[in-house]
Amino acid sequence: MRVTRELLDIARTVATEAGALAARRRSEGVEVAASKSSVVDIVTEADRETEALIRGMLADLRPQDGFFGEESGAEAGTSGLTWLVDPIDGTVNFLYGIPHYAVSIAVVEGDPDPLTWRGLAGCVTNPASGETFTARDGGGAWLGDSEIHVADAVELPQALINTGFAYGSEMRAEQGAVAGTLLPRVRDIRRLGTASLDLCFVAAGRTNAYFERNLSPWDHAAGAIIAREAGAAVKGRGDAPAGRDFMLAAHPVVAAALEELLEELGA
Ligand code: LIP
Repeated sequence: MRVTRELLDIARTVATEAGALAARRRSEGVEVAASKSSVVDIVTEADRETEALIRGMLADLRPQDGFFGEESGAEAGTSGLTWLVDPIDGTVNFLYGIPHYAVSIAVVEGDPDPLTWRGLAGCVTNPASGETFTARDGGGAWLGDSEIHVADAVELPQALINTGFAYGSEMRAEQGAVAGTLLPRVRDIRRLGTASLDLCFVAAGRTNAYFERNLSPWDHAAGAIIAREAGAAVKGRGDAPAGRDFMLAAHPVVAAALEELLEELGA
């Protein structure tokens, strides 16, 4: 569809410019500007500046669309489309200079609720690695100019699993306990710190599955479209869509086996 091609071009253009700004700020040195839900849930001035750049560009290019960003909140539009923005996903990696963070921009149809929206186009770009993942509805998933697909199905003992942990200490303890009981049942676990890239790594076949609880809509909106278009099942528990309660992305066969195991482990 021409519309989603145009929307993806906008997402890619804006994310690329925002990524260049984030990389410049990283090279100049980064400091914590404030903490949010906990002392380890931090925001930097670069997060705020990058989101302001993205919000301004989208307002110029798509004035009738809604916006929902991690740092500056939501504003409804009149078009039925909303842009979901995480200006710097993997903020702690960014703060420490770990080259694994991303600008994540998605556009969805319907309310900005992951339980009901339809993802139309998404772009996740890591300025440090130069990798840009993209997808549009029905257009496949891409890393640069190369189409990507989820890895072939494997048995769980041969599965490499991505996961992540919330910022609240009580939920982190629960999540850590699940990870500890999961570890001997799979090939290995990777905690890379950037949900949008975790989803893109499943899409590219770099890991076999990703799961996490308590993600915000902007964390997964773009990566979920990319993983879906790469052939992954992207889901919540049972028949529920992916959302804050639970997010799982994997080859459909792996997803079914992992969901059953995670339910057994109390994830
Ligand atoms: C982060 C996610 C990560 C998750 C962290 C946090 P942020 O997003 O990308 O996967 O485990 O708790 O939500 O805060 O860096 O934008």
